[in-house]
Amino acid sequence: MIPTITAFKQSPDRGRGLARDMRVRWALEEVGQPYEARLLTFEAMKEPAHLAIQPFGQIPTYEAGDLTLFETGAIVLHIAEHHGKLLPDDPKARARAIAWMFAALNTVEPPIFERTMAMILERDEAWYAPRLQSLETNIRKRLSALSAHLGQADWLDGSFTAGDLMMATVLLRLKDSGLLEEHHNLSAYLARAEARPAFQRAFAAQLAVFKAASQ
Ligand code: GTB
Repeated sequence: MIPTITAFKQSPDRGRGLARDMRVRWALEEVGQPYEARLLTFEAMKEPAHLAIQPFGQIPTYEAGDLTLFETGAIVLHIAEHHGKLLPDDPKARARAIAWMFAALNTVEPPIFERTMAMILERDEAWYAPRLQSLETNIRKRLSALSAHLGQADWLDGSFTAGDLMMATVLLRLKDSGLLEEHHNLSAYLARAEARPAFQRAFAAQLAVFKAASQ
């Protein structure tokens, strides 16, 4: 059975892979699962048909047979568990990998996403400069801790897991911000993740959607 995900018909990130369908596409590519994408306009995302599967009117969603899921953390976890990949077999290592997924989503992503939103929505406000500075201070705290944990390792806890997949998609948003570059090991970590063939295929797929919509 081929799962179907939803994604932006025209992503505001202009194909930079920053929309959250990217992490679901990447997980599906990592486990070797072909999939289809149903592309939605912003209007369609708020219509009853989509709200029935994503109560907040967002993308992405995941449908496979009679299972419908929303929230990328739940979707990626399900893909990993269903395919028996992206998570270690050892129960403790598995629990730690899941902890890294939560850390990416709950601890590292919020200040990074807030910065993105401020840059889009608050750029013309008088208090934009101090606000940005304060948001970047928060991000720096997270990056310093993450960098200290990673050290010279390739991945966060042993081999590549869904925790790394999630963390890399979160860090992707800081590319070219200058913030990631303050930690050489984090820049190298992201580059290592982006070099994975599965990442490349997922990136190309979302970029193709953007290019098709721009024609
Ligand atoms: N917690 C949910 C999850 O992990 O699945 C969050 C899903 C989410 O934020 N989806 C966004 C969405 O549907 C798209 S990815 N937003 C529409 C809405 O809420 O009405 C986030 C995103 C937003 C903006 C850009 N951008 O401007 O480049 C990129 C990505």
